Formats: sequence, C-alpha cells, structure tokens
Amino acid sequence: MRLFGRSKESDAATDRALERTRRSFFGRLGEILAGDVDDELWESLEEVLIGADAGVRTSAAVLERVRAHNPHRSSDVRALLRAELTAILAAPLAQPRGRLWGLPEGVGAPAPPAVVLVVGVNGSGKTTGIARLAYAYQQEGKRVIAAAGDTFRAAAIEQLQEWGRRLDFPVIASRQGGDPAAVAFDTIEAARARGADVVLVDTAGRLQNKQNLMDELAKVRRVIERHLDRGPDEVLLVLDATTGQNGLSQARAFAESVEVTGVMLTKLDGTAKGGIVFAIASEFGLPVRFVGTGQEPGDLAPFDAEAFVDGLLGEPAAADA
Ligand SMILES: Nc1nc2c(ncn2[C@@H]2O[C@H](COP(=O)(O)OP(=O)(O)O)[C@@H](O)[C@H]2O)c(=O)[nH]1
Ligand SMILES: [Mg+2]
Repeated sequence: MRLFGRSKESDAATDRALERTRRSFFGRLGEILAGDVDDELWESLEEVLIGADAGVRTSAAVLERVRAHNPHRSSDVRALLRAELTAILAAPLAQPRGRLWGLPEGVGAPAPPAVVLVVGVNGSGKTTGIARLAYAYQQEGKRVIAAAGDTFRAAAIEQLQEWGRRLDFPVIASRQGGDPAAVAFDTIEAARARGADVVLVDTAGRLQNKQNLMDELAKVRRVIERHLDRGPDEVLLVLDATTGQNGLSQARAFAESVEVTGVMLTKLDGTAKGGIVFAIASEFGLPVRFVGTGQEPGDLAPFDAEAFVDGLLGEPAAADA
C-alpha cells in the first residue's frame, strides 16, 4: 500500500474501514434522500451528521451551505452534500503545516533525517501507528529509526522494541523513567550516524497529570528543534475514532501545547462514528493524514477527502436502492 499517495488499494481499505459508519448512520441517507426535499429531510440530515460525530456546529454549517443552493431534488441534495463534505476535508489538506506530507509540487523535502513526533493519549494507537508508518516508509525503500519516548511505562518501551524486531527497524531506548527528550536526541544522533531517512518519536500519553505531559512534550519538541535546527517536520496527533467527541477535546489540548501538523485517526474499522473527521477538519483546521483500518502493520491508509466521502455516502445507486 502506498501511504503517501492515493491508490485503488488505499481507497478500498478506507471504504472497508468505513463500513460501520456507513451502515449505521450514513446508511440512513439513502432512506432520507429517497423522500421529498422538505423540513423533515433537513432535520433528518442534521441528526445523521451529528449522530456520526461530525459535531453540532459543523453539521449545521454544512447543511446551511447545502441549503443555500436551494436544491429541489434529493439527488441534488446528495451531490451538494458530497461536495460540501469533501471541501471541508480537503481545505486543511491543501495547506500543509508540516514539511513532509502533502507538499505542493516543487516544494522539496527537508535535509534528512526527517523527524516525526507522534503524540496522543494512552491507547490511541501511537506505538502501533509508528510501527505502521515505519512499515510504509520501508516499503518505499526508506530507512527508519524509532525513539522509545514513552519512558513512563516499561511496557511501552518493550512494545516498540518488539515492533522494531518484528519489522526490522532500530529502536533507541532508555530505561523506564528516563528523559524522553534525551532519547529523541540520541535517536537523531543515531539516525545521522547510520544514514537513516526518517526518525519516528514515540511519546507518553499520560503522566502524573496533564500539565506534566504537555510540559514534557514541549521539552521533547525544543530538544529536537535545537538538534535539528528546525522543529519536528511533522507533529502527528493520534486520535482514536471510537472515543467520539472526546477526541475533539484531546485535539484541543495537544494542539495548544505542541504545534500539531496532522492527525492519524485510528480504529476507524471499529466505529460507526467516522464523522469525527469533519469536526477535526472544520473546528481545528487540522488535516487528517492517515486512517487506521485494522490491526496489522499494513492497516493504515493515506487519507483522501474524496475517497473518504465516497466511502461514507456509498454509491448513489446502491444507497438509494
Ligand atoms: N482495530 C484497530 N485497532 C487499533 C488500530 N490502531 C491501534 N489499534 C489498537 O489499539 C491498541 C492501543 O494501541 P497502542 O499503539 O499501544 O496505543 P498507544 O498507547 O497510543 O501507544 C492496540 O491494541 C492496537 O492494536 C486500528 O486502526 N484499528
Ligand atoms: Mg504506546
């Protein structure tokens, strides 16, 4: 699977992962859009969007823009809805905040090693996400090295080391309780010494309290900046799609403390609430870069706005049938 560009394969993976969301909420669209364009239709649409976790504000804004076109046929409503939803997701993708992913033609990559700082709460999928990114980069012929920066839990260090053994990438680690900024520093050194292309930095998702965590992440960031002469090339926030609206408050907290450049939305395969991506894009202006589609190293798909919306709405013929 190509992780850094759309492919038939990645569209199919996104489509499969969206099955639950499509069935439970957006599946109702077929029913709703089979009727007349009246107040009931607009109310039902709003319910569907909010129910899929698109957020109250975002849902209302989407429908307002659709209604502004004054559509008379439900097929027009569907087409407009598709366009609005795609536009919401595409907007932040077109304005990359980082230096690696989704860059416009002609913008070069930074001098290696590229550094990706991975943040998010415990259990969101950071460590497995790093393994998947490592796997995808390896498929592209890149040499990856990872930093076991979740020094808070011994199991977290071991988990990353285990992935490193399984997928054959080096992991730089310290003892439990060590300084994660020092681990990040050592990993950048090791990447330079070994000629690695990409450094993936794992981090803790929980410390004694939230402020400690945010301070620690800010410190890791500063140390990378000092050592690299630029900030991390991407700061990837990993969000668990099954946590629903709670994911939004997480996004807010991390975005305020570290300059998040993009989102990996995991466990899309295990939820009916894939609509959260609309809230992330419209309320935070953050691009969703990757979606987790299962438990295996290859189960990560590049995020594509159109593929996602098509996966949600299903083919018009099928959904209307
Ligand atoms: N079904 C599914 N499970 C996932 C996905 N991403 C992560 N997981 C699981 O979520 C759990 C927590 O992941 P982990 O990487 O340890 O989270 P961390 O605490 O943020 O490092 C693990 O059991 C993963 O296998 C996904 O996309 N789909
Ligand atoms: Mg972890």
